Amino acid sequence: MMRQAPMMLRLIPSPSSISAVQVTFIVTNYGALNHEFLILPMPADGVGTRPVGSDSKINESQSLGEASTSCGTGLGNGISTGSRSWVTLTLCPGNYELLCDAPWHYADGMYAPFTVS
Ligand SMILES: [Cu+2]
Repeated sequence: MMRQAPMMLRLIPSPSSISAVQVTFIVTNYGALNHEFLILPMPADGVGTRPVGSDSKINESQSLGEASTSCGTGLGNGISTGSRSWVTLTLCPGNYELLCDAPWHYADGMYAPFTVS
């Protein structure tokens, strides 16, 4: 499969670290494409190191929570341009990876570290 040059894809958490154990992520899509938002434990080799499968996505089996429904919470067909989604979950202290698993978005850099102290 041929791919075009990577687009500029970013995921920017603010803040990137919290001390609370229960957190609600409110995700706003400022981009031109549909996106997803997942929270997973930090991979052993660090942020951005998950293997991408032949379906151009990562293995989501370790997902702790997902916001992928426009104007709602939970699974769906992505967060559309200009829309918000959210997810509430309890996180233990540790390191996490926030990411988008729309096809090729993780491979193109749409992930960020997140710390709970
Ligand atoms: Cu994305």
